[in-house]
Amino acid sequence: MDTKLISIRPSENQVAWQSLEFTAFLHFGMNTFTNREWGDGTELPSSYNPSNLDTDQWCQVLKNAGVKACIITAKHHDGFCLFDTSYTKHNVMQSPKPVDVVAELSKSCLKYGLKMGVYLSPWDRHEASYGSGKAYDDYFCAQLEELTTKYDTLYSVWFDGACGEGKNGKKQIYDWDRYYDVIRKNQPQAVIAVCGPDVRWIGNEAGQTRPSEWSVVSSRLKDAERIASLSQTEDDERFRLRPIKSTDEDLGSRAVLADEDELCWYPAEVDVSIRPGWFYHPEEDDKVRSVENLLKIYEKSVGGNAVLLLNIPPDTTGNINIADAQRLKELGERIRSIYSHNLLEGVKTLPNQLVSHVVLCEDIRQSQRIEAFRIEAQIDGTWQEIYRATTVGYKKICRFKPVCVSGLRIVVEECRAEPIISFVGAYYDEWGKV
Ligand code: FUL
Repeated sequence: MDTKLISIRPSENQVAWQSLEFTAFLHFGMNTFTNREWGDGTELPSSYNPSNLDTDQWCQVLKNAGVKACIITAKHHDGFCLFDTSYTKHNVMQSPKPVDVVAELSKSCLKYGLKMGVYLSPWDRHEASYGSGKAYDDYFCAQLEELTTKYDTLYSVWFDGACGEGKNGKKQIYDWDRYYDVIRKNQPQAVIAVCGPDVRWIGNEAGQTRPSEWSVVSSRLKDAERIASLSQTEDDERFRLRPIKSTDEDLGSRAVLADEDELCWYPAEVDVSIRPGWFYHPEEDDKVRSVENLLKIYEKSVGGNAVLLLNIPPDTTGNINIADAQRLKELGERIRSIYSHNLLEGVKTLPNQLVSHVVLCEDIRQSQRIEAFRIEAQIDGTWQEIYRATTVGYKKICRFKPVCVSGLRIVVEECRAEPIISFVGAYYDEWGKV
């Protein structure tokens, strides 16, 4: 038994966050109207002009898909604020139809029973104090104070490490601890993600999880994104010499953790866009991911010990485009059709039954224990291996070619201590292709 490893457990905030499973990112802002991905901060508030802003519609679409929470880009790198802030004129209240978008979304989320989070980009290409040190930290904290006090309860504050200033650009050394203090004081239930201590970036923006996704990792990993946020040029010493990176393939095996002094619970979040870009671009209307592709991402992330943060960017009308809305409706239907009927519920023995998915969950309050397991099925009277994998964690969705079985058994081959499995389900997806 590895008592050191299993003594690392999640906070209640992290447990609540993980149980949301499927969440949405809403990239909406100046870039939506300039048709760009990164604005440079010189854009005019008059350009921000949704013809028919409808945050209720956003929430309806998210609910249809089975999403439980959403994160809005309250300020992206261009510095334009989607909320009524007293600290810059570069905000929605100066736009042709003044409206506090964060407030609107907050009201809609309450109405539809969704949780809300905010993304506030530390890198700010508009604000003159950016790069000056304390003056910018004061500005950033003042805006955080607004976002954490003027709206409803937040479930997540998402700090992006991106910075495109390059070698000769402005350098702002962020006072992260000060930022965290504002959030802890005003929104103690919120997790702080990515450049934050509670939720780690999965390491790619393509919707991929590792075959072995660990929530117990080295505490040094918490520095990885913060160091990257200082400079993203490879020739920067600190960037190049980062001890551990969020992109490393093995973050949590026993071998990797053996020499670490301090470990922490730092679970993964998968951020990926439903379209090629993070912001809406009309030329990508025919590039919305297919239902099969989205389902695969869902199963690999939610069912791969991570939370899915699927980006769905509202368009220039201020609505989620019909192309995305339709896809998400179908995705929601597919997910419900597969997972609403657990074949093991209420049965003592399985009749001969087609099965295509097995779902396993560990009780993460007792840490993450399973390192390797296999699934065996009784087929025509004999037990045969039908699936094998490594970690389980919060949830593992095991998807395989449909088989007709009269029994199923889970064999844990390696574990850090006695496994504590909190759920087992079996399902059949009649439409599925493996
Ligand atoms: C990145 C940003 O640069 C992108 O624009 C987007 O917001 C993504 C989620 O994070 O770091």
